[in-house]
Amino acid sequence: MANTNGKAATSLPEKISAKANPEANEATEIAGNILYHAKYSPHFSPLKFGPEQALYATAESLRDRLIQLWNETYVHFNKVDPKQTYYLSMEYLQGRALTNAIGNLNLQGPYADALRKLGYELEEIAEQEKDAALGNGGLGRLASCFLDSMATLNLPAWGYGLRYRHGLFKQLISQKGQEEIPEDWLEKFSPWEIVRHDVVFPVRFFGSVEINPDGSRKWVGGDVVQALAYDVPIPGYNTKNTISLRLWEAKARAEDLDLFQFNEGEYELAAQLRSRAQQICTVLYPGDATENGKLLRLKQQFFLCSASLQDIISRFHERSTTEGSRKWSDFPSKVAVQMNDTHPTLAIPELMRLLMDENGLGWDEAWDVTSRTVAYTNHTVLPEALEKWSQSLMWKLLPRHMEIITEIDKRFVKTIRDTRVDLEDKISSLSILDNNPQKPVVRMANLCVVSSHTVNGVAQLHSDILKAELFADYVSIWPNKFQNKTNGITPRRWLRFCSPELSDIITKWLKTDKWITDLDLLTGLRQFADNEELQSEWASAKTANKKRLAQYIERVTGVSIDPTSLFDIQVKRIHEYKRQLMNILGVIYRFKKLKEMKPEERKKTVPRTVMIGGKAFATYTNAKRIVKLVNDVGDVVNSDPEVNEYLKVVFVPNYNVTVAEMLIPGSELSQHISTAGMEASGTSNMKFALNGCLIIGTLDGANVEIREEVGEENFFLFGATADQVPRLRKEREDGLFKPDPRFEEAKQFVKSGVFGSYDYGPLLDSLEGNTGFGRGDYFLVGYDFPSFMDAQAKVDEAYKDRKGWLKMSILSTAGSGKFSSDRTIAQYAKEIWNIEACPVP
Ligand code: NBG
Repeated sequence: MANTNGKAATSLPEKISAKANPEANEATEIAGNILYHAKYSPHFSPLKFGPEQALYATAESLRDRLIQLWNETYVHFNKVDPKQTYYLSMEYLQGRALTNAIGNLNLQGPYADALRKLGYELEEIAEQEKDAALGNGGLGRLASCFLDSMATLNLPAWGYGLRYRHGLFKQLISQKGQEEIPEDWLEKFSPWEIVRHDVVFPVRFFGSVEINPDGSRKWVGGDVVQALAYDVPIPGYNTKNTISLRLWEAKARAEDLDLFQFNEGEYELAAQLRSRAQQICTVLYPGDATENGKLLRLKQQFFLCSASLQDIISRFHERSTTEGSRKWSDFPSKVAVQMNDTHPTLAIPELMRLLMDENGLGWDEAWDVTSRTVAYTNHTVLPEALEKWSQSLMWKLLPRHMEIITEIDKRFVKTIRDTRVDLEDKISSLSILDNNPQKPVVRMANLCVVSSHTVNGVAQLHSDILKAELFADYVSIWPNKFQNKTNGITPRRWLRFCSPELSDIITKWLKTDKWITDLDLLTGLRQFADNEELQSEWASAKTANKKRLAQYIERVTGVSIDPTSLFDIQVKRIHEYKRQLMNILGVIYRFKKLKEMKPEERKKTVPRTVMIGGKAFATYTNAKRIVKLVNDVGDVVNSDPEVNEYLKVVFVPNYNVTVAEMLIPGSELSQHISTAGMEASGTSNMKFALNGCLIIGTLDGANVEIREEVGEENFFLFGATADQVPRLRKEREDGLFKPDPRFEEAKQFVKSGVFGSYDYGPLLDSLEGNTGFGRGDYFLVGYDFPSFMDAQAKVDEAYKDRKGWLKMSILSTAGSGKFSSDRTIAQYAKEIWNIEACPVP
């Protein structure tokens, strides 16, 4: 970090003058504008200009530009008044914003030069930024990729979410395994968000329903908190269009402080409402084992829905006043609301309530508007992830909404009774309310399906399963309601910016950089897959990325890895269905075999570095045991002098978007090995494939389509198929399963205590027995293990053929065009939202 005179730039450089210049394009002007922010929008002690100050000032200089584009975008949207999409999601995994904003605005060169003039490299400043981690995993990252594509495609759209003070926890790895500590992205402040003090809506909780003399109903009493808007700019790539991610924060008003009580010394009592308001946006996914935890989560969901819908309706109203009254029946031709999974389901009864109780519509009219406005994306078939809320909790927190939900259910059930006698015995599973006296609940997915005009799954196989199983009876009622929208990823963040080396090579060979917004052009690489020159350039880009990754791994884990070994990566949330356990058991078997070999035999093997990363939910014990096992195996293998030249095992701590941007470009093999039928789509599989990384995987989620696109000879397939799974589970129950000796050997090796004294019994027990809770190998690790090991052997063989491998790698990238989120979003826009591009001229 040396400036031009070789000194660290920790105080404001004097040679360049600080000058506000929001439209700066050229390095010196940009540098002046950065200094202007450092000096006149200060957040730190005067005149300090260390890397952190440089980050904030740089971000603010960019924000100037974004604000301008933003204003132009909204002036234009206002003028054209197109139909707009509102994407409601409890999660966004935005990661860092600096490199992305500079890249999307195409200001890479000038910004790098400007910072150099100020004594810094752009990369080291970018490194200072904390990830905005307002999500868990794939679902949240998908929402963020979607925003990038909406902006890039010039679509009139908004993202709505919550401004969690602490995003997803930070994962520390200690001798105990995973430990969680609060994440701190807002500890100082975020330079990207802009608070809109004029955009505030009241959101009520609890209270009761009042019936007016005319029969209309009104929700009154209870707690009222304020939702305040914070907007984050989302710049499109190579376009002026810049849209908003609007994040709500919960607040109390000044008058909610009870001054009398406060002066009596009752500080906590006096500020009760304030503290209850603050709880709402404190963390993403508060633990929900307790009643309080459940209540808080439900509050969060309602808070998002209510604030967003009030905002949407007020935008619709604004028009009415300027243009003379607009008809409510036009609402669905101006507004599309997309619910990202069931978390924002309360948007349905809240829209009904706002229309009926606040705006005087009758039931039929309100229902017509609502059901033509909302659409629902399902992201999982796992029963434990399908939300069901206790009816009593809902009556307590949202009494008016429960009335509405009950009415929706009643009318739905009546229609079925009247029109579909054949479904009579299905009514108990089709209805929204599950009135089982033991545990009466509201089934959120059912409410979504009944109320939405469109329901979609996120990969072809997943959508087929939804139609054939989970929602089969609904399909018989509404055959045209169900669609597939295979997920996608933004090629900007996940190739152009995270691997500039490979991107430049692609641009050179395709003779255009248009692939960045038209990813199908990558097929143009196929004709060069055998070309030695391309192969050697490809290899050198990969090697550079692998070296960078190796340095990172050494820095964060202390383990030194060999950049010439095969880099094999599995990164995702830790879950039994994702089968990190199968991966590590495979590694354990490999380790045992390497130990048994003579030195000359070992020399013939393909050296491998296996990296596994991901967070386990804090209360998911078996997932945490898996993390511990991977770490223990790593400790033993990496310090074994006989073997560690041929095998290294690394647990990559605190996996997040930024870590992914480092890992994916440096990967050669990645594992997507879920039990078939259980991973709805997966999206990191797409990122890896796009970066020329080969996949070892099952026929699950989007793997199926990736394999189709890249070619089956470029995909290491193994394992049972989704349609075989029920039979295999049954056979297991019947005691017909015969384990492969390799599988028994691997488990036995763990039990022998080679990897330390930690009790792996409970984890391994899940693979034993044929039935019983937490037993009987529900995820078919034992069944798939032999074919997994065979596929791994094919990987080793293939890797020995360097040219063959490079060809496969090129073909993998060449076949990834389909997985651009631009394609996905264009399909949503056309087939679900019915919106059109509205480019700022
Ligand atoms: C996840 C699925 C993934 C899928 C993402 C994005 C949930 C509920 N579902 O397979 O498990 O890729 O959604 O669609 O988080």
